[in-house]
Amino acid sequence: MPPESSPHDLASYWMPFTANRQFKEAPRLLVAAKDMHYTADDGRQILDGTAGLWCVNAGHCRDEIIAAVTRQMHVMDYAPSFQMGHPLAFEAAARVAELMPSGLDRIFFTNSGSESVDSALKIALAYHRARGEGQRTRFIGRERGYHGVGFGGISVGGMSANRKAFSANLMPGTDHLPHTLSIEHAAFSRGQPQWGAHLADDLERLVALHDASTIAAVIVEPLAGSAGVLVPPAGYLERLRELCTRHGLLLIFDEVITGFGRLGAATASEYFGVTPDFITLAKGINNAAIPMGAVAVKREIHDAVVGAAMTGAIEFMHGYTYSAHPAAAAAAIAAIDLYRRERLFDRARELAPYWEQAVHGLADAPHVKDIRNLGLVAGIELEPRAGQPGKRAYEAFGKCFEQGVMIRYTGDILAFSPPLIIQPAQIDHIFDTVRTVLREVA
Ligand code: PXG
Repeated sequence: MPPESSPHDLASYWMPFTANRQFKEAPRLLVAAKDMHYTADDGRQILDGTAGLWCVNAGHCRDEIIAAVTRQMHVMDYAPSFQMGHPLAFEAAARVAELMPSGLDRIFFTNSGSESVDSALKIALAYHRARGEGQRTRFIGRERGYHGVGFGGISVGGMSANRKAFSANLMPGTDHLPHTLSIEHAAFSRGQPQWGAHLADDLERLVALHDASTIAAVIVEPLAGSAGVLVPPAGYLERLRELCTRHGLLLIFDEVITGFGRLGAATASEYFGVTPDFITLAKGINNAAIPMGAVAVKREIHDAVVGAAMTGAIEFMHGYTYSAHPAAAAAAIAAIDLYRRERLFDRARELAPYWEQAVHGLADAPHVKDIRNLGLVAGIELEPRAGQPGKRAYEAFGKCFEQGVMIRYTGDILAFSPPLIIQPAQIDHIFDTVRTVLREVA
């Protein structure tokens, strides 16, 4: 084998969302995982403070999921989902539907969060068209929103770094609500900030500007993860729901991160008691064992789209080769069983106060500007180093990894979202390590 293609050569793989050259100078390679830990290629155990990328909610390499996937791969590796089906697809949909808020019981499968978002946007358009309101084509997202990397997702998304290189190619007809983070008004809030519900009223301004009759849907993350843990102000989501209903706009909650227990309930919608019209899902849907996402859709919306087509006609011209892939569906059923059997969503809720106390214990650590938390999610915002935005957080992330703890960073914000099986002593270990590291970074 020529040296270029040896398994240890790092050149061929163009890594996603990664500083490729920097990484390949000093690679961080993971070779195994079990429960709360990764194993690095030098044999070190790394405590997983992020559940992979907010997705391995039941912990790594769970036997029940491995067994279900293995069994399915022996029985039937793949089956088309266009004009045919297989039993596990229907079973997985029913199981996901059981966990959704009442009424959102029609499930469209995808393979990722990005695809779930683009699918939800298309279903929203199809719904309005089915009802004779095809002029409702505009989408409202939110600043600092992350909805994946499809052209739809970056258009409604509000992460400028993800948009700027594609600015001429974004979907026309999108606008954005203001984000809800205010360190000035709500620094070190524990749980939901009391300040900021009024920011939802900006939707009235956008409705006045564009006219409700041109707007299809509003999409937000109930709790924004990727942009650095933005917890919704008390009353904000309720207000958004009220305004969407008043103006006939569909409301999409992007729960790719918050779905499947992250906040201590099956969904953030359930946690906050606010029911949207769509919920986009991925990640925890099957404990990230096999790529899978889904859109949970209100039954009336499904019925309107399906009912508008002639019998025998394909009602919705959208889908993926791997929609409801048998192995992914098997993993979803097994993961949902595991969540239920181990009461992991309750466990997240029960651990949340300990988690909150532990992360806020870092309020006096060096460089800390704000701390935010909800459920088993936390963000620590650092003062940026002068002239070097993001550098301090990147260094903290690197040092934590060296010291055996995996965390995430975005800009100058450290983010934490451990598997829901975490033990209190492991929570202490994560934040003790972060405290040590914050003393070490300049
Ligand atoms: N919506 C939301 C709310 C997400 O958080 C996506 C959509 C896209 O999902 P896919 O499966 O297409 O990647 C996401 C993904 C991070 C991080 O470190 C977050 C995500 C992905 C990678 C890293 O915050 N969220």
